[in-house]
Amino acid sequence: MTAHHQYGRMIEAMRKAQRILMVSHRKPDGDTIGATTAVAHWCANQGKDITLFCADVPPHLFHYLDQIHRYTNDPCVFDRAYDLVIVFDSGDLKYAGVDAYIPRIPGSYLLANIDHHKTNQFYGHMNIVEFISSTSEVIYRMFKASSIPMDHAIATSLLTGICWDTSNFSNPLTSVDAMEAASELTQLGARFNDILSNLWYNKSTDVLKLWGLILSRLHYNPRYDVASSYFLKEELEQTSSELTEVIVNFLSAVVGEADTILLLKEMPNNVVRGSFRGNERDVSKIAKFLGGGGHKGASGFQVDGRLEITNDGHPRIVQDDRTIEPGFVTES
Ligand SMILES: [Mn+2]
Repeated sequence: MTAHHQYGRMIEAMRKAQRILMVSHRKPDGDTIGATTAVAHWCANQGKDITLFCADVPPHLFHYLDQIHRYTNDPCVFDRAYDLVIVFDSGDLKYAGVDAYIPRIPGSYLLANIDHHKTNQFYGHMNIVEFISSTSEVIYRMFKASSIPMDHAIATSLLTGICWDTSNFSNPLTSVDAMEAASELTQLGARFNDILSNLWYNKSTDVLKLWGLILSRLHYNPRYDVASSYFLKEELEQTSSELTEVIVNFLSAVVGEADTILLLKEMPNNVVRGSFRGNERDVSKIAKFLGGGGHKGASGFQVDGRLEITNDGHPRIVQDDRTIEPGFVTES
């Protein structure tokens, strides 16, 4: 059964359910939050008893979204019974950050998986997985196909997700369909100016200085067609994961000579995280090679090690028995 045929079943399941648990993935981004809050808004208006869970507290920048105040990160919510559990924007339950919690839910319930990742494991009783711009676009299609009216709050949530995952209609996930959805959501009253000012502008001077630091460290390696930059451990306290995502998206959009962007982050406890953005190259393969995952155009990984900066200024990952160069990408 294609995802399209599942729309009706999903809407029916939401109409029938009284108690609904909605899960946004850990380290939440604009898409998982946009999709979740859109569905939460509709369900709340239907008089449902809804609970929104995210293992990490959603960043303040999403404060303009309706329903955002409902999120809890208290795992106790998994000790309650539900008729329906919906996981948004997650290829599997581990990525969602709830693999250990889901088995705690008492009684029987329907598990729904709504996502757009190619790596999706189809872990739900119901799986609506479409390889399009964003999970928010999946929700948009489902609501539209089922004639669910989308008010300005739902439209703002869904447009937030589409803007986030397409980096404001600039990365390879951008499609005619995504732009048409965005156009219709704008006509429905989506507050595009709020999205622009909260997600892309409105930076504090401290944050902008960090951007300056990252820009000053940009290193282009023509051999591998990779531009890289990095955060060191001691600078991390000033940053947040959503900030580094915004920076890597920005670099991907503006750096002219490189196909691939790599932003490395030295974490505490001998861990290095990396975020890739690619244009032609399939960066999900490189991330997979390093134990991570993601999309063709955007991926990430985490490995043991620390960062070492070479004399010519480029970062590499030093592990006990090997060194990983940003150029390793062509070897995968
Ligand atoms: Mn997404």
